[in-house]
Amino acid sequence: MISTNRETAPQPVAPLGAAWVAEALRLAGFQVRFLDLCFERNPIVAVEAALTEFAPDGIALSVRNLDNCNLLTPKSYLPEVRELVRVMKARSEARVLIGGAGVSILPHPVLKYLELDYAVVGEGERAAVEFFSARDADAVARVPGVVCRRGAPQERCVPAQGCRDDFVMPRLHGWVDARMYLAREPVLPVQGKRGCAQRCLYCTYRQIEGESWRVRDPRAVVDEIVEAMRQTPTREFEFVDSIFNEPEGYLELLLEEVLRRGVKARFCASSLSPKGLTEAQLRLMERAGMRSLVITPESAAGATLAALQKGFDEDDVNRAAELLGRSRLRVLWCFLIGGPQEDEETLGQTVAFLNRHVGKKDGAFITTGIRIYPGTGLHRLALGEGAVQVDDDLLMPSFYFSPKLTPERARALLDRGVRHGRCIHLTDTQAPVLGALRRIGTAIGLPTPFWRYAGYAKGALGGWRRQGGVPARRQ
Ligand code: B12
Ligand code: SF4
Repeated sequence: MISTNRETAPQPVAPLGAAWVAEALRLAGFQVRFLDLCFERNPIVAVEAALTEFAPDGIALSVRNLDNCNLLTPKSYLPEVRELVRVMKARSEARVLIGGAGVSILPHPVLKYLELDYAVVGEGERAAVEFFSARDADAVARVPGVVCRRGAPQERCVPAQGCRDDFVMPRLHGWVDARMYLAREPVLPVQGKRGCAQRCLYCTYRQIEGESWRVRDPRAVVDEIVEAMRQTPTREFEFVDSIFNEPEGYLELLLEEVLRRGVKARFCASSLSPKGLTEAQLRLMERAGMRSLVITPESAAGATLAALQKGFDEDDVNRAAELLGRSRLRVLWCFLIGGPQEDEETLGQTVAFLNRHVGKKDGAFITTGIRIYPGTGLHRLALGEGAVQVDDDLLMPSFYFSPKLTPERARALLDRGVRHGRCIHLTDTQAPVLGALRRIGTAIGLPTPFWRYAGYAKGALGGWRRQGGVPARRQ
């Protein structure tokens, strides 16, 4: 198993999905070696050495990210993956399978670009085992979820069979050197459920994780946390579920289990919906050790929320803000600027929200423009508006930005309108200096989440920008 992700912004992320698939292969009787390229000085040399030493019969390649989703400084990670693939093919005859979130979104274009034959759409645990157990090319191509380069590109990809009540333990710490990640931020990822039953206009998560919620047994999730605390120095975990507070009732079961077992850990969640949030849930989160939340309303304006098909309105967003404002939890509010229907008025509503609700303990994360993915409602809208061409396979990043505004004007309105320094723009997170600041912060034991220090880091970022750190926007 080779985890190809080397991105370190906004933070290096431990390859939980690749570890999960590796563990499923191990449990199925395969002898598995895991190569995590994240911190390798020279990934080509690392791959060559691993192939020489281990001489695998099969290579599973995990590709998490296609690109950085940044309209202002777009970067595709695929050219570096293609270099690795060329080296692999020159050195090994092994059967190769690729998978991961990025692959699941655009399987055919990724296969074509990388000149590989087989990819998995969706979850890899079952599909990888069946793929590497299959006798010949015919059997390989029939594995549910496997997409072949030579198959018709327009055919609808059927995602791999998802885990239901048969989730194995990912045992992340058994596959990756957790200390390398913990030295940059003392938090490890954990996933309590997969899937999403919502239908937001731009979203790809259902393609990656499935269209319905599938929850793990809370006892197994807590077992995983307890085991990670035994095996690593980490005491903090981030729930990477697509939406932490859905489906209804699950977060209660999970956090009650944390309390029942007396687990002394800190928690955060990478995505919370404003919809249906209750005071009782926030109290429970506080009692169970939750310290911070990332909440993803994407806009505070009703017209934009409706156009994005978020399934909640501005009243839900304001109500959630009132509740969170009264809690001890630190909250990072995420906004996508420039969605459909965005104009100066809707942006003004978001600016007013940022001033009213992003308090001293909180922050806001601003992404300008929305990455367009095939098969989404946003793609259809962009085609209709002529923002993308029919023959664009969208492998290289393309973005939607409302025709009623420009990114430059939006930035000017935000800079002028927001009266505090707690907004972090996506491009800011790419400043190389942040890597060093993270390591120092971890070494001296600064309390997490690190985004809370964004205001202090602004000086360093200013220097980076003045040195030309932010490249000009692609035309
Ligand atoms: C949580 C999350 C984050 C958190 C991570 C926190 C943490 N501590 O890990 C934060 C906010 C930091 C983050 C940042 C980024 N993220 Co993010 N993130 C996610 C999210 C919601 C979940 C990822 C996750 O951990 N899933 C759980 C694991 C278990 O699942 P998995 O990795 O997908 O693995 C499964 C399958 O993919 C498959 N699989 C994986 N590997 C392999 C290999 C083989 C061979 C096979 C067969 C199968 C297989 O099987 C696994 C188990 O079922 C996804 C969206 C999603 N729903 O997937 C986006 C997502 C992965 N992120 C994305 C992006 C772009 C980014 C950023 C680049 C954004 C930015 N510019 O800052 C950064 C990159 C960070 C980095 N260093 O890599 C994109 C990637 C697609 C793309 N356009 O490139 C996604 C898909 C969101 C989107 N826009 O659609 N992210
Ligand atoms: S944006 Fe969030 S809520 Fe909407 S479909 Fe995607 S994962 Fe589900």
